[in-house]
Formats: sequence, C-alpha cells, structure tokens
Amino acid sequence: MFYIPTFFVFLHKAKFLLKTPNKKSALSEIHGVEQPETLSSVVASQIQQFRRKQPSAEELIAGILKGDKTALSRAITLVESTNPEHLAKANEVIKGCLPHANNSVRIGITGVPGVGKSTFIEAFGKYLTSIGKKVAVLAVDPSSSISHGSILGDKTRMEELVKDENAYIRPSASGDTLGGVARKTRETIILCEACGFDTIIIETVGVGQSETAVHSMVDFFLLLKISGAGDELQGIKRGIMEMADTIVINKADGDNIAKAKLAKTEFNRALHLFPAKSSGWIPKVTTCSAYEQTGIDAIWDIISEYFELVKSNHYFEEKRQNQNQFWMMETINEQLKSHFYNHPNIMQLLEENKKAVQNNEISPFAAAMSLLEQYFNKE
Ligand SMILES: Nc1nc2c(ncn2[C@@H]2O[C@H](COP(=O)(O)OP(=O)(O)OP(=O)(O)O)[C@@H](O)[C@H]2O)c(=O)[nH]1
Ligand SMILES: [Mg+2]
Repeated sequence: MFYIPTFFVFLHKAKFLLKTPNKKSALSEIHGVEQPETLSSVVASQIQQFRRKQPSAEELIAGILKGDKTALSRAITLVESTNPEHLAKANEVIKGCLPHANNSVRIGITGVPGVGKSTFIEAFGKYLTSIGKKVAVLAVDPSSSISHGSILGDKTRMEELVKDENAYIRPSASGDTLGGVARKTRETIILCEACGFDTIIIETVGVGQSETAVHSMVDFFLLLKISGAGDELQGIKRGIMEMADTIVINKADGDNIAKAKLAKTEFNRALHLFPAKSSGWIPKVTTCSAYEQTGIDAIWDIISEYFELVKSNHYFEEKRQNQNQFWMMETINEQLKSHFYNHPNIMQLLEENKKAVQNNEISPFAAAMSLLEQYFNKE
C-alpha cells in the first residue's frame, strides 16, 4: 500500500525529466527545416483563382455562347454595375453577344400584386422546359431599389423552376430610374439569348409605367387577372388592357371556376371595344389555374398561334426594329436630360431662374431659353 504514492511521485519526476530537454524558446530555430517562401504556393494559387474570378470580356463571351450560366450571371452583373470600368467591359460583351441574340420569343407578363404571377411563371416555365424550351425569367420592378426586386424572394417561391437546368431566373436590376432598369433588362435579354435561352419571360408588377417599358421590349404581352366579385372591369387601366395580347384569368379552380368563366365572357366583350391591333392579332381571353397547373398548355397554344401570325405577316421583325429605335431615342433623351440637370453651373442657374420665374421677374419660356443657351455655350 505505501509503495503506490511513491510510485506516482517517481512517475511525475520522470515525466518532467523527459520533457525538459525538448523545451525550446519560440524564437529558436529548428535545424534541418526549410524556411517557407514569402509567397506560399497555396496563397499564389488563391490569388490566381481570384484573378480567374474576373474573366475578360472574351472569356465571358465564350462562356455565354457555350451556355454557361455562371458566365451569364457575371456578364449581367457587369451590365448592372455603375462602375465606369465595368460599363466598357459590359459593352464589349454585349457587342460580342449581339450577333447571337434575337433568336427567341420575348413574353411580358403583368398583373397586380397577388394575382399569381410567380406561381404562374413557375407553372408556365416548367411546362415550357418540359416541351424542350430554354427559359429565362427576368423582372422589371421600379420599386426594386428598395426591395431589391420582388423576384428575389420569388427565387425561393419558384422552387422547381430554379432547379431546372433549362431555366434561368434573374432578380431585377436594382437602383436608378425606370429608364436605367429598362436599359439593363434589354441588355440582359441579349445576353440570355446569346446563352441559348429561346423563351424570355419578363415580369412586371402592374403599377406605374413599368408595363409600358416592358411592352416596349417584348413581342407578346400577357395580362394576368383574377375574377373578382362584382364588376370585373373595375380598376383596370384602359392602357394596360389595350396593350394585352392575351388576358389570362388565373385561379380558375375550386369554387372560382364559374366566376372565372364569367370574367372571361366580360373581358372578351370589353376587348371588342378596343381598336384593331396593327399586328392583325385579335386578343384572346382564357382561364387557368397556376396552382393546379391547368390551362397552361392552352396558353402556350395561343402564344404559338400569335407568333405564327406575326412571323408570317412580318409584324414580328417590324416591331423589334421599332423597339430598337425607340430605345435608342429613349437613351439619347435620358442622357441629354441627365447631362443637363447634373451640370454644376446649370444646377445653380436653374435654382436662380426658378426663383425669378416665381417672382414674375422673367417668363418661364425666357428662363428656359436662357438656361439652354448658357448650357450649349458652355459645352
Ligand atoms: N387558388 C389559387 N391560388 C393561387 C393561384 N395562383 C396563385 N395563387 C395564390 O395566390 C397568392 C399570390 O400568388 P403569387 O404567385 O405570389 O402572386 P404574385 O402576382 O407573384 O404576387 P407579387 O409578387 O406580390 O406581385 C399565393 O398565395 C398563391 O398560392 C391559383 O391558380 N389558384
Ligand atoms: Mg411575385
């Protein structure tokens, strides 16, 4: 019994004795071990990888033309960037993609919040990929500077479509003016088409001027509606109805089927009151349930019928050419205005002239002319 503690004391001392000769200062050198190079190969490869993350315009174009979605996303990010360096590179990529674009159908989808746009796009997109289409979903959302695009949240709602390798969903460009967002979306369409997407869906919320902007960048415009209690036509902006190539009454399921059919009749009647379209197309009204995925194939049949007509009567190319010219003029107008209003001298003179107009010291016309004269003389 007495031997046990003595044994432990011995063990402890032995451990100490064994350890002491190995104890070294942190500053001591270990002989025979090579000092690491200043730049380790691991760090070097990390830097190389980082550089590789900034592909050149040529690399991006090559990637996009191969159908690489990562290259596509990177190029779209460049298009959306406000950095002037990115702008030059983005323009180069667009230029390289342009000859490979245009080979698609562009469909605009609008409807008030809650009408079922996201659910519809999920069902419609899945249907399109099932018949061999490659679908890109983009959004024009003027409120996106605050919410960063409602479609961002939708990416999780469009659960199936987002996983589909033949689909590409891109949140709306955020930031500046509707004009700015529209430009970015138009350029994004070019990139998506060059990447092999043959069906481009552009979603917009049914508020403000965004429908007009979307209407000016698509071939076919689809208005999504739901049947409501009472007057079906209440609260619909006449302009939007006039733009629609097809009205789809969604949520035609369960107890809603009868109401949806009634709404269809009413919308059909209302559409007859509008002047004939220059496309020669007579707008159609149909019902569907995005939720139950019924009536979706019939919508595609209508859209296909439309494209058959406008391609045979050449309205398709004519409209695209008009749209290109419209956007060129829009861009010039926007740039001129922005240059004028952001000119430091003009900014100051504008304030002075506003006050002078207010105090009846100068007429509004004379004030405008004097400002413009000063602007052009300073240029
Ligand atoms: N019964 C029924 N409900 C539907 C249908 N389609 C959509 N909904 C429901 O309607 C609600 C709104 O649908 P969303 O697809 O988010 O509508 P949205 O138009 O994208 O809405 P915002 O993104 O807010 O503009 C959801 O609760 C959907 O489940 C449908 O065909 N039938
Ligand atoms: Mg939505």
